[in-house]
Amino acid sequence: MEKNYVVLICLFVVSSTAFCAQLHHIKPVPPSMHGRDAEFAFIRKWANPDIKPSPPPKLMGKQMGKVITPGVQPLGYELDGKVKVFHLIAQPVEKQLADATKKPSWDHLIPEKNKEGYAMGHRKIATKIKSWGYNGSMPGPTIECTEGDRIRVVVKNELPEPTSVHWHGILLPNDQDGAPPATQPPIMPGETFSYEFTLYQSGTYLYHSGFNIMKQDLMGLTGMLVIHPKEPEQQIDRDYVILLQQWALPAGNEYIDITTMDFNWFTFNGLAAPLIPHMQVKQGERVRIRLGNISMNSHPIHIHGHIWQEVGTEGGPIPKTARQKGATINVPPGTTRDVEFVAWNPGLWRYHCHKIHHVVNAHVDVPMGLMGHGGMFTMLYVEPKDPKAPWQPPTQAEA
Ligand SMILES: [Cu+2]
Repeated sequence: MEKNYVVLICLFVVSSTAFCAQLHHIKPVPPSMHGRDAEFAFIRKWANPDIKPSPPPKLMGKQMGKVITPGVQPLGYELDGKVKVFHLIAQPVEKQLADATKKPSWDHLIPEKNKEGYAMGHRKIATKIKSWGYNGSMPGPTIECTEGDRIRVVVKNELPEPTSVHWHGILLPNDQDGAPPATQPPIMPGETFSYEFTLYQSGTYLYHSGFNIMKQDLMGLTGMLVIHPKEPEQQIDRDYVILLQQWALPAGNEYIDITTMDFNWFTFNGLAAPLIPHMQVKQGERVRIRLGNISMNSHPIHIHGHIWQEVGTEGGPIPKTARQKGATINVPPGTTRDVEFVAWNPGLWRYHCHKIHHVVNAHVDVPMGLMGHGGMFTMLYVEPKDPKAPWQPPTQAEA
């Protein structure tokens, strides 16, 4: 009887070690670790020392489309026949969320006399975090295609744990949805998996991790996917992309706390003000801003000096007759919102989340004192056609 137990225990140890090695795929766990701790130790790691992160793929940063994602690089593609091939490498990324030692990009647009007594800049904090991203970028690069395209996205996993990529809002075959184990096995560390599908829709979409989501999405494994319509309804002069994320960072700690709802950092495209580059357009240009929200809260994004129209969601374009006007657009979790307007009003206009706690950087300035803007805050600069012209209200076509 006792002998049977010993055999059973041996079998269990052998099979669980094999399971562990399969998950781990790289190296057996140290003999000093036991049980659940040993099995899942790798999951707690930020980086696996056995995987040397690859440099970004050669088409990282190549602009082959027309959208601008302030602070984030585009991703180029190569053609394999008619298939557009993109490369994403999931890997650890050290990311500078904020740097109040730097002046904001719009600083030179503010008259010197206005700066007296203004508290932009906070304490001289510089916050670098240990995040996860794609191709050395957090968030991942913006992928841009056109309705009707067939795309292949080759995903390599250089994280210390399995992963997958989910194509959020895309109409595709089940086995391309990136939702293991229902649709595929997870992509193990060191392994590569190719997604391939045809785009039957247009609009603004997200991609994000589909494995260990609560951790991996909050670690930064996400990006935007823009699909232009075959026949655009209207010429857009400036087409911007902004991804909304939030972070829980214990003071002085570079590791993200994924277990709490107490978010204290809020970012546009992986940057907190005053590091978020401003948007610059010419008076009279037609502007589109595409917002995507991968965070757990909604973000009501507000613009000054203009009224926009909500023209699209993660369901694609909104029919003209159903579009709503506003100066604030709420972007709930897991959605995208496209807004369009004519930049008729010259000047430097605030553009920010209207949850006031989302325009601070961890409340690092004096409580109840002066707080410079941080978090989800940047500017829209509308370059005047004629700086000397008197201010005019909008024409009917512009408003
Ligand atoms: Cu917000």
